[in-house]
Amino acid sequence: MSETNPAAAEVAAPHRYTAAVAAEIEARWQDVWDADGTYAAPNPKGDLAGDPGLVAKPKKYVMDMFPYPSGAGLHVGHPLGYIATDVFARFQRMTGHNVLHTLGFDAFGLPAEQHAVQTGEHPRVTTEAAINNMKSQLRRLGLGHDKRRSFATIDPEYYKWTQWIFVQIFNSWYDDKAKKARPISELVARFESGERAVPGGRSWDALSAAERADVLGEYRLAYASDAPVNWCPGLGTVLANEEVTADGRSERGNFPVFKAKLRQWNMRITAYADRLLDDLNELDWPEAIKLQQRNWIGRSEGARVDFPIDGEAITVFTTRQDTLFGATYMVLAPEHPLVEKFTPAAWPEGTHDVWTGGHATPAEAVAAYRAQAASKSDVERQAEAKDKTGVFTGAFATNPVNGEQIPVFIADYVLMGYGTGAIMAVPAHDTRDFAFARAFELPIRCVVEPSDGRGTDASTWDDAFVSYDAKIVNSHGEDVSLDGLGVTDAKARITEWLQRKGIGEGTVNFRLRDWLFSRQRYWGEPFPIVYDEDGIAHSLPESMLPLELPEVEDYSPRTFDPDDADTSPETPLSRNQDWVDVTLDLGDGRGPRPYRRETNTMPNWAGSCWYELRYLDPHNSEKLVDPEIEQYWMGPRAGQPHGGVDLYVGGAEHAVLHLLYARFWSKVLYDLGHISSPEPFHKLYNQGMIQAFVYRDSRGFPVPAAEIEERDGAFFHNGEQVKRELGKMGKSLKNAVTPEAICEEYGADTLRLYEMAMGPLDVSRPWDTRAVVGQYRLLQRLWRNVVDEATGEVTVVDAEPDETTLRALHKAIDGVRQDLEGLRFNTAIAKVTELNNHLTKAGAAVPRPVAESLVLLIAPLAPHIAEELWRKLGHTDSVVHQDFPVADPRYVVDETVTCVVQVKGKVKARLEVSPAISDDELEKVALADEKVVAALDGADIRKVIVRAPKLVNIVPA
Ligand code: ANZ
Repeated sequence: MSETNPAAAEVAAPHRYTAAVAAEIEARWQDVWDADGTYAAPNPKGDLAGDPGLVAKPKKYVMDMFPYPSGAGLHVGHPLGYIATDVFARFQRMTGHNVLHTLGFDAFGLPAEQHAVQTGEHPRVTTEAAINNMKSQLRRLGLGHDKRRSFATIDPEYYKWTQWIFVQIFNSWYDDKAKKARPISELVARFESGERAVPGGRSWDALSAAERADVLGEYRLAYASDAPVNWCPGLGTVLANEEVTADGRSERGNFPVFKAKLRQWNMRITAYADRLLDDLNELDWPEAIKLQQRNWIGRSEGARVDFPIDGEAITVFTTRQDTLFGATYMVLAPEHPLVEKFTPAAWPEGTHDVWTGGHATPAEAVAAYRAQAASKSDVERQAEAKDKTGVFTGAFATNPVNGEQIPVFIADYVLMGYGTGAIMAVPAHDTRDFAFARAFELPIRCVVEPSDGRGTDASTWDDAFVSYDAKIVNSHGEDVSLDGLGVTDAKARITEWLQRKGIGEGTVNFRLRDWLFSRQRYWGEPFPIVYDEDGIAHSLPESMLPLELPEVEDYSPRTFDPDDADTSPETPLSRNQDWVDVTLDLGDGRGPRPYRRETNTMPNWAGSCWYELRYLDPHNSEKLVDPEIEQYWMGPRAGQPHGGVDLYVGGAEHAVLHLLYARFWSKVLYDLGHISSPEPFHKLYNQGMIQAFVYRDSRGFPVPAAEIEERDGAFFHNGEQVKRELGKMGKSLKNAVTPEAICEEYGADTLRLYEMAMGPLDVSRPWDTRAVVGQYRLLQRLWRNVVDEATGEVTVVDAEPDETTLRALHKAIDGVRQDLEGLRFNTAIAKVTELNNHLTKAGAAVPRPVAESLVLLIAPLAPHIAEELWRKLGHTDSVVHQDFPVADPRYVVDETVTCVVQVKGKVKARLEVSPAISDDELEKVALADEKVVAALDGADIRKVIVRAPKLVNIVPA
């Protein structure tokens, strides 16, 4: 039979496994699975439609990072993780687990909104079309999802609960003593009773409603505040730092961008910084991701120190309080609120020219420098390599350890948003301070003894000496000395001294900032917040949720004169008077009143902060999730002290924001008693990327990869030679391959196998369409080992397999089991291939037990062909819920040797053992052997002589 002539092959082998056969099988079984609810995972309460009722099985919750339904649809790179979780979930089902695996859609977002701005088409329409397209693309892959549990974040029944969670967060505060969130009503009760002092010292009764709201705003876990933002009047929107160019203009449109303050919602995630750090330790996550989260949270232990100035003080945050004697000047962030206060009217006598920046007065110098700093992003301001700029404020503060008067500068390398926004500068031992001191001719004093032989005269140094493991020198004052101490001891001593004097204290500082939660967009969740006539924010009662998005005429924000900084954003929702201005009875006893709705929407992260909970109980209209159901799927258990999803697979690009936000929401819901699991995801796994070759013509433009010809290792497009490089897959690079195209040519099972066989799951790999056929051939040989290609009859025989086949089989079973459990799908496929090749080579009809095991082994990877062959082998129930084969250890070892067991010098038994068996193991096996036990007849043993693997000699007492 010729493989190169399909028509001839079809005549000779009408029952061969071909793309057409694959297509027919796959569509047929997908329909059956859907109709039978094969992948429906029962809940403990059995309240989902079609629920078969809970069986007494251990649970396994397997989850993917859900997709954004892009209009472009999926290419073959997208489903890599979805196929992997599907294989794993199928394997878990076959090893006795009740498996929850489904997929929803993260469907709010900018692309649909931008499309709406351009075309006027409602983003819901385009989003739903994209979801439907993706669903059919995914269905074709045969993913075993419980479809009853799928939803999109734009569904009002879903975002009702996103809004509800916002309300819970708004109505709670963080109790630092109990280290948990509590209802805000408890805080109010404490203020009322006097159990807790009201900040400002007045009694709660004496405060107006607005004053009370202000006080509570300082505690709420969701709060509104004036946040500095990048306001671009020309675009009518606020921009992220990344969207602003180095010269302070918008990347898109090149309009001026102004720093403006805007009333925005924030989430007080900083209250959870410690717990977010500590709980990482118990999670089964890649170390690299844990490290990124730790860095993002950025815990620093140090001290706050007051530097007296004009009868007041500037407080600095330092991690090197041991270097206080080396502080020769101070720096405040340009925006620091105390700057004006201490800036004198004129330059002090003898002020150095380089300190003034050429300005006539300190006020002028400060104003000019502030304007310059405002146009830079934090990242630019902190860049190590950048020249240090700044200006003297004209003021001096007192170094509290030695009474020295040191000049106070403003400089942009100090950020307002970190620590206290003020530093003591120790140029001898901090790189940035050193550069600044050299530029401004400031004194540099060595207080940490250099260990590299450069000596303690800092005037001769080329750079700062930075060390945490050295001796402190030049550090003694009237009543404190650090000389001779190591860094750690010096820190402890000076901190104790500062505390005793009441001018400082040890403190922990975090890099983590509160989470800016407002967006000036249309296509997001509306806030469940209204403002009364006094401007006080109220949350909507649950009965008013979901608060649905209004229909609007225009999805774009209002734009202004690009140079008019005195404008502020006008969001698409704010133009809808009927929706914005409402009369409501919030059920708080105040009766119906006029309110104004919040007109920002939530950020795209909101919907993905808690979706793992909704899959559990997606149609519950009373609660976000039933506690018993949540406890069953997510609750803490042995090895998972914080509970969470058993396996969560997605890209490493979500290392920080999504995962941190979701962890934060879980902790709040846990504290408030709504869920039993303080962590959402117990095990996290990052799949690699599928890369693709990009072909570029002489001008550097990508040309369609599908039209490339390869000749002698060179690549041509329309006769012109082109360059090949490895890049991303996608439409813009003209190298996207769709899953449909591969399914069409080979079938979904081949695509699944190919993606899983390409390499270890966590490694990036290049797509190669020409290599896909290898997996197709594997499936053809598998088929041929069970089905006669000419007649379609099953060819297996009811015979005992021979010894070598048994060994090949059980070795494969053993290896595949371990590989599937460990997500090593590529090596699992290699083992199935080896077994299949063994059977092909043997040439004889395959014994039934071997054929059945082989089909079960491949079932998680290639479920359609497995289901078809399983039924052909005479079974009436689905392969999906069969038991995965278990290896017989006798056949797993490579080969065996015969071990002779003697009792009192007489041979009593012969054992087949592994040549690698240890003495200990062999002794155990020998003593447990029936014949040996009989020969000993309960006698005590004096001694056992073992010569593994061949001899055991037992000497009874
Ligand atoms: C004196 C000192 C001496 C410092 C020395 C360092 C080395 P991490 O570890 O990242 O927390 N710092 C404090 N607040 C700052 C701000 N708002 N903007 C820029 N820098 C700031 O860094 C803490 C250190 O960064 C602090 O310790 C402070 O400089 C600086 F030999 O104080 B250090």
